[in-house]
Amino acid sequence: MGNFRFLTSGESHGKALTAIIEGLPAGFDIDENFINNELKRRQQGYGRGKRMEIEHDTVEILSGIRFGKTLGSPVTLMIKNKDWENWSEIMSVNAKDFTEEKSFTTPRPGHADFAGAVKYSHEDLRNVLERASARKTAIEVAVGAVAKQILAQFGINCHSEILQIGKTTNPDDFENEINSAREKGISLGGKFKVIYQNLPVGLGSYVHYDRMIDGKIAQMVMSIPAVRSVSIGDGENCASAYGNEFQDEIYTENDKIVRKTNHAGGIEGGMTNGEDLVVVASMKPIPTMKTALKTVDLKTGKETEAHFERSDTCAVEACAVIAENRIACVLLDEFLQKFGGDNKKEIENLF
Ligand code: EPS
Repeated sequence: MGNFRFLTSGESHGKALTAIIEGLPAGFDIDENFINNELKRRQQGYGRGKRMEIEHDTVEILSGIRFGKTLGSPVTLMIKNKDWENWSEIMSVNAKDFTEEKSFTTPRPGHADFAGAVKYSHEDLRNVLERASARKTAIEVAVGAVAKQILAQFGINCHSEILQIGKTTNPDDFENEINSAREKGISLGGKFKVIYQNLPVGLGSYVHYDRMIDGKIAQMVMSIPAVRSVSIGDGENCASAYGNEFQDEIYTENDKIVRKTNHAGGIEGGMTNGEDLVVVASMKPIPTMKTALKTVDLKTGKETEAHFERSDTCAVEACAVIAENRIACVLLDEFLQKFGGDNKKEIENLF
């Protein structure tokens, strides 16, 4: 990322999740309640597990905002993990608290456990699980909720829709589908769509592969845990369409350029084209399941069953909220590259 950057830290059952955001211009209104509402949206959705009954994610703003406005200095955000109290020994920072019996060594197929343990040479797979966990998406949503608020001050807004849960595309069947998976002790994936409206023409660029906004959005959405495919507009169906079916022809209406279709999902040549940005993504079923999967115990080398850890049955609704907020980060970064200034007034003059 360029002008707008952030780093997060924190383990799933550690004390807290934190983020430092750099590159926010001064003078933008930031409402803590908006961030908290986005955090709440991420926690909701049918199919979440018991952890969500423990956590009531709320943000603490530690720097960079005064009297509801950005100062231009780094913004630090923190979400405390309420569940940490129950994990303070297992997650202790002190060497004296280590006991081998608390380790787990049976990697869950589909999770980061195996590759992470080999890569970082961890014997206790919890050392991988804790950061690989989708718990960290809470703080990412908080960051995105800051970006979203700045975009909204230029009329740019967004929403998302669930398109599929497991094998059903009928919203009336979503809950039944999740109930039946839960009863079987297995998990479910799904598909969702994020739509951003009122984007200016020309965010991103065609001049280099690494400036194309579709590539940047794909990276941001693809790297949400469990997301396995990302497409823009009707990208999933583009292979079988004829050229004259897929392209969005250009017309004029009251001296304005208009399109009658939006198969391109608002991006042509790696740039926003003024139409709605449409991003579709599919999430695989969560790898943590009560119904055990086969694995190998890395300590004994023997075949056994995978570790089970309290988990969600289906987190597709949460994933859509995460994607909305992650995309906001890409859009704000591009927005600031195009209309950048050190403060809101300068940016308004350029917009
Ligand atoms: C969580 C997402 C999931 C939950 C986690 C909280 O992460 P993971 O990728 O590890 O499955 O399981 O909760 C727990 C680890 C727990 O103790 O229940 C989230 O979105 O906050």
